[in-house]
Amino acid sequence: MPKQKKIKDYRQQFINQGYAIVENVLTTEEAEEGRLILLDKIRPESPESYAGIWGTRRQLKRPQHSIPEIARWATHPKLLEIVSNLIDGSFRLTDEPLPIVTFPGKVCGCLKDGNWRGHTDGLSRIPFLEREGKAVSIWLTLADIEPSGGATTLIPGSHWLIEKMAVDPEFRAKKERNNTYTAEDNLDGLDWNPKEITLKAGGIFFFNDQAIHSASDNLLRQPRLICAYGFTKRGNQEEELSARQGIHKRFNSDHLEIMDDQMKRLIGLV
Ligand SMILES: O=C(O)CCC(=O)C(=O)O
Repeated sequence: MPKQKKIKDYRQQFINQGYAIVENVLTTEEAEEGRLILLDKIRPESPESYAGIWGTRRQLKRPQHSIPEIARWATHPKLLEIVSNLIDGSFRLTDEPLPIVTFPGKVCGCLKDGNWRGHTDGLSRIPFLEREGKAVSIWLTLADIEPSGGATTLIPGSHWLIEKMAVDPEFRAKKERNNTYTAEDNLDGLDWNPKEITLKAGGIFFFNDQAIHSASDNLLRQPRLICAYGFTKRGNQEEELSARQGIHKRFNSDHLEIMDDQMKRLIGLV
């Protein structure tokens, strides 16, 4: 099967199921290099990392704590090839990539214990098929993600049901107050069948934030190591100018100084 067609298949899977996995984007050596950098930069108690309600899952949320050596994989040829097949037209990297480590311990339940709970990232008012092809968040894994190892967990196809239900003002208002979903909710029409997104180091996955998803507890000894890269379709001249003006809020100023030309082009700086 030609390579181009395979990437289109991943996109179709993303549309149907709400997520897709592409293996072997980074080499094993590149992923190992990233693994060591991430473990060095995020420690269980790193004051600059953020956990919020997410137990042992910590992320470097602020641009000033970005990791340029890991951010640079936004320009990795294989990653860019995938993004170019997921976004229609030219695109840019929106923010400093987000490094995340899930250390062993509790996050938001796990499939094994049957207590996993999911959420959606808000409730969109724009139909999925109108938004699809305009933006994507690519999650790159720097170490194997094994079952019960803190994987992103998602109910395949649930974005379609949520989109239908969100038309009901009562449902929308309820979920805008509390967007948690559990097996006990017995949501009409929902097959509660969450799936862990497991994959090998160097692979990527992307998912629809309107599908019921969440992180999960890490019952293993090795941390889950991820970096998330957000891309969006470029807008018109005015929109791009406005995005460029905000670049210093979204990217680390030291990083902007040392970026190579390819990265500067990718973020819309030049
Ligand atoms: O870390 C993860 O696997 C998922 C995080 C999540 O649920 C989110 O970003 O909304």
